[in-house]
Amino acid sequence: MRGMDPSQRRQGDRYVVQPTDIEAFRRDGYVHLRGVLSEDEVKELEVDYDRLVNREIEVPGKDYCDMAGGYGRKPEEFSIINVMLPRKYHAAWQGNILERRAASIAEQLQGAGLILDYDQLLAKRPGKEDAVFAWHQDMAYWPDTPDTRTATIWCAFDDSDVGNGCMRFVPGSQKEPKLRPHQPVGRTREESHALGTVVDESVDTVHCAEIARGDVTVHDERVVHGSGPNTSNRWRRAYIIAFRSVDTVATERELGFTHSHNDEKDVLDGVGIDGETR
Ligand SMILES: O=C(O)CCC(=O)C(=O)O
Repeated sequence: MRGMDPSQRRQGDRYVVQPTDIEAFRRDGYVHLRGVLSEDEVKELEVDYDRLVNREIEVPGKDYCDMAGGYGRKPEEFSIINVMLPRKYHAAWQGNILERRAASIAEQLQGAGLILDYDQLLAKRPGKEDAVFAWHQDMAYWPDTPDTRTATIWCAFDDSDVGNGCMRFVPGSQKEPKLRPHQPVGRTREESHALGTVVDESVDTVHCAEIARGDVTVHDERVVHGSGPNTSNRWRRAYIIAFRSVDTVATERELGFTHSHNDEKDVLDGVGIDGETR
């Protein structure tokens, strides 16, 4: 199947993941898959994507926020517009083509028994030096559960490169025995949701994941990743869908954790600060 064209890999709701992709995902903690959505499929979804980002579809409270921090900024000044849980606020998206293909990718990479845990839009405005997504491991944000398998599908709605702030990964970091220590990026988690950890580029290898519109990267729950500023005159829009195990999602919900930034339990005691605990 080596060299299979993306149009052949899209088979209805399924996207064919090849053995070399599975190897890369296990080795690096992430993998780049080309052409998961066709141009026509992106075009159809981006109409509502832009309505969500422009607040023509209402997204309440902190589920519409600036992941760059930006205390006291007006929405039109946000550098990284973050829309949490778009499928909750725009039910017409439930079951859309990206959700269906992403589910098939998650199963091929991580095995059976995963369900959609949350979705998210992250849109970096053009010309924003501070549109930096701090280095982090996703597990630092989440409660600990016995089955941590995760496949986070990050779909580019614009060609994504170093100029507009593409994703960057520290390949292999998912194999480190403990989570790296994380600290709030702002003064408190309530003020800014983001957590950050340290990457030393003289020691850590960094891959810049330059990918085309309609491509995805898929990452797991422990790989260190983040993204740089948008110094270009282009947007960098991403549509993200994360799959986790049925049991993990049930445990999260029992704890009152839905990935909404409006949850009372959004910031869990002890989570994300102390790398020694896991
Ligand atoms: O879009 C970005 O720059 C960061 C996204 C991310 O960290 C994630 O999806 O886990």
